[in-house]
Amino acid sequence: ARLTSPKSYKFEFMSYMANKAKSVNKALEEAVPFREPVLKIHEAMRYTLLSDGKRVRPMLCLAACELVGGHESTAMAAACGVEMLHASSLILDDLPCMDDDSLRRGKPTNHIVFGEGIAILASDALIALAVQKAATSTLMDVPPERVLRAVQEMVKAVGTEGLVAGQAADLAGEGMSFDNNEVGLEHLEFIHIHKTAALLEAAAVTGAIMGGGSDEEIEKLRSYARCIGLMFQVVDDVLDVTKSSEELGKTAGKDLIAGKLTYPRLMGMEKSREYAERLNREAREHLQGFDLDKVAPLLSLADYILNRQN
Ligand code: GRG
Repeated sequence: ARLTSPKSYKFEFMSYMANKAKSVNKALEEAVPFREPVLKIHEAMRYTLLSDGKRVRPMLCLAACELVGGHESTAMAAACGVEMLHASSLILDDLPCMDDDSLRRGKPTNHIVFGEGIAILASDALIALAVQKAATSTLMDVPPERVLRAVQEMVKAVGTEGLVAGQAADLAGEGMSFDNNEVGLEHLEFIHIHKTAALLEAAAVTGAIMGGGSDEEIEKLRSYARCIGLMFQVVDDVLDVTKSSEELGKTAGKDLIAGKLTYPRLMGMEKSREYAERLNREAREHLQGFDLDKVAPLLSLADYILNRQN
């Protein structure tokens, strides 16, 4: 099959990503109020939302919309909404009661700069703003039924069928041992499907809904996004081992040293790499049937996630 061969398309992915990130950043910049007098809560929301992320989720949302025949502007509000949900989750994830991180995207984390109270409020406000923003898609002439369906997908990806479920499972697994099979592969996959894949799924699915995709197209994109979401984490775990063996004792290997459950720990490095490659092949298979030219950004995104070095 044509789409399963990595060399079957030629596409300038990095410039595609840069262009999409540029238009997303402009839309995000306009989405959060920032007027005199400057409110600390707005400053805190902007601090994380506008910091230097790769914008993978909004790009996925826009690419899915364009793949099913929609225009970039049709899904821009949803794409911004999904990035707001992502930013919200990053703020919470970094709190002392969660992962307790002081650096994110090369900068001090939100609670370090603004304090825990404002960080939590900024995270909450970003969820509310995400829904509000996505709802404005009707102004771009997207039919209200599509907007409603997309918003349902977005919020589902946050709650107990998405990010919250993943984080709760992660917290529940803390302190458990994987040496005596208290937690294993099933637990790890549950965490990643919910913590990472759910929002990537929502990004792809909302883009396809806004763009007017058929149910079949929407479900193919959901399955594709789930594969790349899991693959992201497998690759992340592999890179963590590579980095920590290069600079043992520095922060890169923190999770490994702390004994965190990872794919290399459960299945070894070689099998983890093979698993990531299998997920990439599966992701491509879900894109069968789409127009080869239009599907290039999503094929490249999967390759980019598989081959990234940091
Ligand atoms: C109520 C929103 C909400 C969340 C509650 C805290 C929490 C539950 C979930 C944490 C989810 C989380 C932070 C998962 C990790 C996701 C991940 C892969 C982050 C890194 O994504 P990249 O590489 O980051 O796309 P950039 O910085 O490029 O955006």
